[in-house]
Amino acid sequence: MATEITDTADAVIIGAGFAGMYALHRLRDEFGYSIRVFDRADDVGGTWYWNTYPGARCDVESVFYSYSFSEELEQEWTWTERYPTQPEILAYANHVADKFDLRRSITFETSVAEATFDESNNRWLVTTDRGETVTATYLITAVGCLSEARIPDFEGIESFGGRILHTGHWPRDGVDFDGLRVAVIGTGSSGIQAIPEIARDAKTLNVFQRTPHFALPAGNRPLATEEIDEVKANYRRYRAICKVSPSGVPIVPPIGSVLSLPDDVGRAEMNRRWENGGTMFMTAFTDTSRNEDANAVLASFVRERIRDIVADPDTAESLTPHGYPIGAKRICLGTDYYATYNRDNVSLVDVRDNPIERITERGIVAGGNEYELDVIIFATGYDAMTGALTAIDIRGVNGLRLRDEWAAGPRTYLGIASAQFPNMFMITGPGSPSVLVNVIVSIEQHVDWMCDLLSHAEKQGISRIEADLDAQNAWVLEVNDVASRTMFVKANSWYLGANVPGKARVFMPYAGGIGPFRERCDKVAAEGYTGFTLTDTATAPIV
Ligand code: NA7
Repeated sequence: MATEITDTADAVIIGAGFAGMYALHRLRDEFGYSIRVFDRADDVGGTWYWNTYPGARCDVESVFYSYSFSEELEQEWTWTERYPTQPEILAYANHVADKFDLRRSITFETSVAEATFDESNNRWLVTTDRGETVTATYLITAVGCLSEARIPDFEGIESFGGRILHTGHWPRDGVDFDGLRVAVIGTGSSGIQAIPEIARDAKTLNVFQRTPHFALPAGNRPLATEEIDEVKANYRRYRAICKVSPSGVPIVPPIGSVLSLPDDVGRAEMNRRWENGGTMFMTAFTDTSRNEDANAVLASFVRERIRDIVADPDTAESLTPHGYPIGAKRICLGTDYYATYNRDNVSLVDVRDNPIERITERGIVAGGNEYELDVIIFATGYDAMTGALTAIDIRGVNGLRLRDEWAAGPRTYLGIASAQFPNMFMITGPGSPSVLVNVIVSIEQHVDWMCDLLSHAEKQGISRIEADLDAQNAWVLEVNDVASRTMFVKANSWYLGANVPGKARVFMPYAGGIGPFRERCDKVAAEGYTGFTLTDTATAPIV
């Protein structure tokens, strides 16, 4: 029986977070395309819709973690804190949706289940879990890099008599921890933000830590009116810096090589940046991201701070990261994180050598002890970068399935396209710099570049845009090569897929920075979209 088509569009966009909203705005309001957007949530915001756990906050400064495409938007929105809270970011997303009237093109509480490329007409056939079937010229995935939450497969989890939560799927009406015995499993960014907040309310808090992460003080604070005014007056200059900088934010320049500077000068600089808070601690010196001896100086400084802050020496030792360079796992920003372990109601359970054995009706068993609990919070992260894409049954030419093609690791060209999946574009896909930089800058770059390509295609009468296998193979090699020259490959992290049992160990993001990535993409465009085969409506390749 032929599939009944319920709608026809120029493009289907999956996801209504920051990437999907911007793609929708540009393609609908500038290009005049008919667009259908689907999102499983009941409103906009993507990651920031779901991550409502206590303490959730962005680790990019608010004034830069915002869209640059509308000067009016920049001027009318006022951030209140140095690092924005989740509610404030979500309010911003809602403001953008209202201002640009985005919701009328978005179908909420609807997941895309399948997307199949039809070679007979070069269109995608997209099916939702609510029975809609839409055909579209383009399929644009804006599914987020950290949106497929992961709960490890602990034995007995279904028998737990209390409540189970994941930081990435927090109840929208909040959770009252008053008088409860709570466990947090996981000490990555989410755990480090949530632990101090939950400790304040819970009767007891047991933190189950497998690997200590380096947590720097966020140095969060309210923004002064003068600071806001200064940024607003100079937004164009700041945005220009963000676009070409490696990390998508203006950096405080390094003062030199830590190995060449006198010890007291290096130490004073680390102290200054530690006190100021934020990730600029990581850019104090020129050599710490490449040279292991230099990196060790930075790491030792943080280890000393942990020992200074945490009163119990055994707990301090357990919290101290060893065995991998600082920055190899994502740097976490916290507020009172280490000091929280000085509270009487907080205990660290080190499960590095004695992993969690099972979950029982009463609680968690680890190291031969049973911890009795009312709530278990999984801050155990995500099937990052690929999980949300491979969860959808995406089929390209000859019915090839994306999840099969990527079984040994994701394969993309510039993180935006994948060979044999024509007319499909990934915003912040694997192979893009997105998760290593200010993601909003990355999103705008991807969407703008894709829009230029679609505009070119329209002018040339091109109906099929496909990444070449050779160009893709070369890009995959380059992504690996760039990563191999950094510290990133020296730790087990979600960047490498190491947090998901059975997932291919491949470094997924492009570690060369957003500035160089932009240059590279612009060169590809200037040379007539090298590495893509563009086919006109009469199916003759143009390039
Ligand atoms: P992360 O950074 O992936 O952290 C997950 C944490 O959960 C991490 O400490 C893991 O330890 C721990 N984990 C995962 N599985 C287990 C098991 N089986 N047992 C014990 N501990 C476990 O996720 P987040 O949500 O904190 O942050 C994700 C990103 O969101 C973050 O980087 C920011 O970009 C925002 P491990 O280190 O793997 O030993």
